[in-house]
Amino acid sequence: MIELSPDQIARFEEDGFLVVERLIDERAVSDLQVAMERLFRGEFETGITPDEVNWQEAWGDPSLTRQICNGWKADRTVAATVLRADIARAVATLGRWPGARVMIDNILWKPPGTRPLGYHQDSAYLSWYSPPELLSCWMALDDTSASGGTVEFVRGSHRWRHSMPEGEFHGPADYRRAMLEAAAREGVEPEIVYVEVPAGGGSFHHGWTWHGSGCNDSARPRRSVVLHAMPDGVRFDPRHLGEGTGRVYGRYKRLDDDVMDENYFPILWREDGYRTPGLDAFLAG
Ligand SMILES: O=C(O)CCC(=O)C(=O)O
Repeated sequence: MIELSPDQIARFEEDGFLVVERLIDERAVSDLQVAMERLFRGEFETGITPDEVNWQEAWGDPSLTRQICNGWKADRTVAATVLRADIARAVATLGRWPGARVMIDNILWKPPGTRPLGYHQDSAYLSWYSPPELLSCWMALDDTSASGGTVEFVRGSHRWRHSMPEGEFHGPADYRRAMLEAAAREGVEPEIVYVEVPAGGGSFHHGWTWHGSGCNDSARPRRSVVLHAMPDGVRFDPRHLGEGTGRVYGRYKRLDDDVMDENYFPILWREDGYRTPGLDAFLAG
């Protein structure tokens, strides 16, 4: 169970991120490592293909970070961590939200020698729902280090002006370029903080915090699972379904209203005790 202290909450508000030594236990770490192998081999336990499959053993570019989005729908081991109520409660607390629901998860595997992930602000891609708020929990499945290409955040950058989406996410030549240009617009020298934690540790970050990660120059893989969560009460914004990640997730808009269907965006925790019915049955298989 994750319990955040008032000091941790204050640090998150000040910095736009919070590094935590332990989020998931050793058993979950090793189960998730095995699940990740299954997913990148194309074995989808539930029969549901994840929404974004950017890398598979059969055809993936070996120089790139392996990525799948919404692995939780395909694999119950991933779901058991991504759908945890206590992580969602921590996210809602940091966001000052009454509840939290899944926007998507992100399964990332950066083998030794692979290329960076470009700096970005997550919320720049989220005009398809309203309000476009996001808060994420990044969980490491390996001990992480700066030279191993761990995720890095710019302190206080959640208060910078909002930038437009730009640049490549997968393997850009200069992974910090967009962030450095934004820092120049702000007139500040960016302070970069690397998330260096043992396997099972990780971080929370605000949707407008600039972040990315460098090459993995270490001899170890860098694997992580990310919960990207939004406030429980968000609705589709039909004016912007064709923008950002709405190009993928706009397909879940119902024909006759803007309600976000809990089958696709389940509510994980709400202060009144509500949690999407069906989650426990789904997790039990
Ligand atoms: O794991 C990384 O290097 C980047 C992750 C990321 O972009 C995110 O969690 O929003």
